[in-house]
Amino acid sequence: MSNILQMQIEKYKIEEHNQKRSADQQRSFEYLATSLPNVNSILQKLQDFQIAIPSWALGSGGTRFGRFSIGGDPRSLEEKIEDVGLLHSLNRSSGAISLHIPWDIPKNASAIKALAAQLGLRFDAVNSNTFQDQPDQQHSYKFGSLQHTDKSVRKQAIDHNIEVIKHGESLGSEAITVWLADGSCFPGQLNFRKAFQRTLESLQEIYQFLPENWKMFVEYKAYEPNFYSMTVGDWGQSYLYASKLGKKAYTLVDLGHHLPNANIEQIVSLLLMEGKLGGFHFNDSKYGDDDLTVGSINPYQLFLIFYELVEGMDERGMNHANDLGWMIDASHNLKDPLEDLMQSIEAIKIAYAQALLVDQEKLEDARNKNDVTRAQEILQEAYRTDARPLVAQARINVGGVLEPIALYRELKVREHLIKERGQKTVATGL
Ligand code: RM4
Ligand code: MN
Ligand code: MN
Repeated sequence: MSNILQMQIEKYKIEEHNQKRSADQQRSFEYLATSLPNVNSILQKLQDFQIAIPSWALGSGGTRFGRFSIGGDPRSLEEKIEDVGLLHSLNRSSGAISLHIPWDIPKNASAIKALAAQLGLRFDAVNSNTFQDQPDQQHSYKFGSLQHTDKSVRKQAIDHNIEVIKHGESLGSEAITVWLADGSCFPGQLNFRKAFQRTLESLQEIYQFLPENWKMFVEYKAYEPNFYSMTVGDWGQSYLYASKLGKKAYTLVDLGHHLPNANIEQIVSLLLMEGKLGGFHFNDSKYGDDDLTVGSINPYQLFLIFYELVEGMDERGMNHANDLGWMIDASHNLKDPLEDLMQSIEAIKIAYAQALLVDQEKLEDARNKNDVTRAQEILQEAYRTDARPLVAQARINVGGVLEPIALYRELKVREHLIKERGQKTVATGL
């Protein structure tokens, strides 16, 4: 067993850390709890809510201009899983991992599954990759994959997706996320309708292969790498594919994949209404698909999205923790990726907690009376509540750490990882 695994088990370090801070925590938690009639049910929901970590975001991220290694990047899928296990042992909220194939092909599925289980992790959606050419690949995806004019290219991309499903099955995943870079860069390049039809037919072939209990997430993106049209460019197009495919197909919303100022919360609300929202990729952005830390740019938007999620899921009697796929899709090139992920998880939990604080009945009443001021007040009262003691309480209730980043630094985890793995390692991924 590697040192890093041993470190995760050292419960006394967590207890020692929490002990030192427990008086402060208790005071702020109790202050908040006295005004909340349903505090136990909120805590339970927060405890149950797990967010999957993307296997492609555990190393130092790069941009197309360069990469600045932080050192200690995971060199294998096993090491990535150890990193997620470490995160989970600190925050008790990242009990899942989402794999990108072929960046992270499980060579020995049962050993990988056992390692994950040992760390309390399950496998969320597996992701296919037909946006890059692999060295051993026969046909190029330069002009698209599932949309390609050449049937043999489409077949290669379909076969890849089927491979991905098989890998996912061997690990206990129950969903595949298909994100396509397909589209066009110049007017005239593509017959939009034919590109849509070809893509739909290709997706139908993959869909036929889905195991009974699986879902297919169709992820949209407004632009990049294609800059004139994307064949799955927005939620309308994704919804069209998902509806035509059948009941196991859903739309996946990635927060960074919209045109500027899009009302994402409204999109979420309507997709939920139609039973077609499948999953989420969390990140934050200022301009485009910036993949920044969740909550770092626009935490109010994140809260408004969570409010729609909570209200819409309650309306349909859905289970918050299990009925949608919750995943992070962020990576950047400045911070320690593990610290960054801890910040993202915390931001997600805070927004979720605040959304749970909204008095839905009062809000509905204000809406019915067209009391706009009161409606806004009700939402903002929840948003302006410091929900951190609630999130922290939920975390320590299940054995997590009061201040995960502080303990991570105290234990010198990054230094330890550099010693074990080396300074110049590169993780597969973005
Ligand atoms: C895309 C999209 C996909 C992710 C790739 C790496 O922009 O967000 O979800 O798999 O990047
Ligand atoms: Mn994404
Ligand atoms: Mn993206």
